Amino acid sequence: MTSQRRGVLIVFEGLDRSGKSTQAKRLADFLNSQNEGSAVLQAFPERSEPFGQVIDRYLRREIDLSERALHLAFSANRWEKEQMIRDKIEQGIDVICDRYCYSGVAYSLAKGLDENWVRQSDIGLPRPDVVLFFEVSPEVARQRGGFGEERLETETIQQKVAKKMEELRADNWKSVNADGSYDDVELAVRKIYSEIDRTAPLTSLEK
Ligand code: Z5A
Ligand code: MG
Repeated sequence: MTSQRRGVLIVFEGLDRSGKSTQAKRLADFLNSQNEGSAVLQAFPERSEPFGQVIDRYLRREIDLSERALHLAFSANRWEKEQMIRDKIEQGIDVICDRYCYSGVAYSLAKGLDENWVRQSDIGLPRPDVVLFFEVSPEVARQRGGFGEERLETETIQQKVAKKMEELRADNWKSVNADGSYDDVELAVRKIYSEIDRTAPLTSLEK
């Protein structure tokens, strides 16, 4: 078997309305236009999976869940996709995640859950090669469409999440100024992508 370079795991994180979904799709489309099939886009929550359907019903206010049950559902939803992510990366395909465990941790910490407890359920998931941290000013986010339609999209929760997200920053995080135009942000994302080191093996999330 010939050895091939592995794919990379790129995660888009940041606050609501910062343009994560827009830019995650733009990056996937760009990479696939260069080389068809070289990237897959994976959004979390992945609402088509069993746990994702529970989350979707919660977010649309159809059902209630306790904070801990909701946290575990978000985490289980990532585990529903874990093998797919590892397989793609081994096959040399880049996996672009629109949100990941950092949203899970930041939202649950913002609601007051215990940090050690909150982190447990994601331990062992693939660790991203890079986390693009989308920073958008509140005034700009407010002007963008769709804010406030689902649960958790309140200004109070968002402020707390912003603070927690800031605290989660680690060495594999890169800030992206998300106030710019669609094209400016896309260029910033592509630059970070082009600098990813894919020689080291993929690792897993640790405590
Ligand atoms: N959640 C959680 O609690 N725990 C977890 O583990 C996970 C998630 C994974 C649903 O997530 C909720 O789940 C979310 C976090 C929680 N709670 N809240 N609130 P979601 O990912 O499904 O949420 P969403 O509906 O995709 O919204 P979003 O992610 O907040 O938005 P975004 O992806 O960052 O932005 P966008 O959809 O790309 O853009 C928003 C709008 O702005 C849209 O009209 C764009 O056309 C516009 N836009 C984007 N970029 C620009 C620029 N550059 N200029 C002008 N306009 C722009
Ligand atoms: Mg989104």
